[in-house]
Amino acid sequence: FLPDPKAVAIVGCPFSGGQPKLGVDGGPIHLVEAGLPEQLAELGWKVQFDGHHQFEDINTQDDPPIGKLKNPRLVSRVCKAVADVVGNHAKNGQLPLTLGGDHSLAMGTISGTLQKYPDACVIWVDAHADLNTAETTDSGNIHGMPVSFLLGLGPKIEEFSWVQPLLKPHRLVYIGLRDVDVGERRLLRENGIKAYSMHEVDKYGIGRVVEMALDHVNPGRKLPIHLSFDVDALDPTVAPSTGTPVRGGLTFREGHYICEAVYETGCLVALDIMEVNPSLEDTASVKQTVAVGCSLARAALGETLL
Ligand code: HAR
Ligand code: MN
Ligand code: MN
Ligand code: MN
Repeated sequence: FLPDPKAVAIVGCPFSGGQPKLGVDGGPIHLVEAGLPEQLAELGWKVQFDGHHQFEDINTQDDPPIGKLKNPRLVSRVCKAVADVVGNHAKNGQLPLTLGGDHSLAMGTISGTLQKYPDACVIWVDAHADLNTAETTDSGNIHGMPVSFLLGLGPKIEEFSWVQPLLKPHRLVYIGLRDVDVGERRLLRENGIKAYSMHEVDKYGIGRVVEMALDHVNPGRKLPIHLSFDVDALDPTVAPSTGTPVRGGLTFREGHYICEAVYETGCLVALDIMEVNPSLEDTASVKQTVAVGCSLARAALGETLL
């Protein structure tokens, strides 16, 4: 499924409306300024980057909560715009690489991928399951909820009716989980969603975990893969500048191994690098986190394949 010739479209999404901390909108700007487009070109990719998406025509002056959900209209409309951008790049034969921004954006990116590849599977790498529904969420932050919308779980909300629940539970797999809410645990169980937490990474090693995860969502490696990578999956010593760090995460190599192994399948059709927040922690931490974000993207696009 990898585009031939290798063509990547960088979709910069400076967006923070899915969570309360300022600064995560700076993530894509820093990743691009660190040279990511040039780095991918060096790997032999034809890179299209037409500037960051400003979502300027999305006007939500008045955006009171819907139930517990915060900034619902803003998040919904930005994600819808992102879905169309990502969907169009995919239909053009490009691999969309979305730079966040908070992880609510994946409601858009995965919807876009599913427009072109309805049978795509999703590998969600994260400390969190981002599976809360309008009923189970405590925080009301939509970056903790995108997966439930994609699966069609929870109460229907008119504002989000554009999200087609095209993702099937057996086409989704998690790696890296270690901060999962009670309601999310129930949803994982009830829907039979496969999740490899840090416990399994310790027990089996990352090589086996990725192999088992791929066997689950993509037996025979015949389906397109959307890889959605939240940098907080990595240990905070590796990626400190992120809004909700959780200790006990993936090492630098474990994170990169996932990206490399997914690239090796030849099935990658879309990639998200999310939740880099360059306004958190000191300058050295920011530099490190941005560099890791770039290097994860390069690994997923074939850098370490000799
Ligand atoms: N589960 C919590 C909530 O719903 C926190 C999850 C959000 N953090 C993230 N997402 N960065 O991966 O609010
Ligand atoms: Mn574009
Ligand atoms: Mn996330
Ligand atoms: Mn997370």
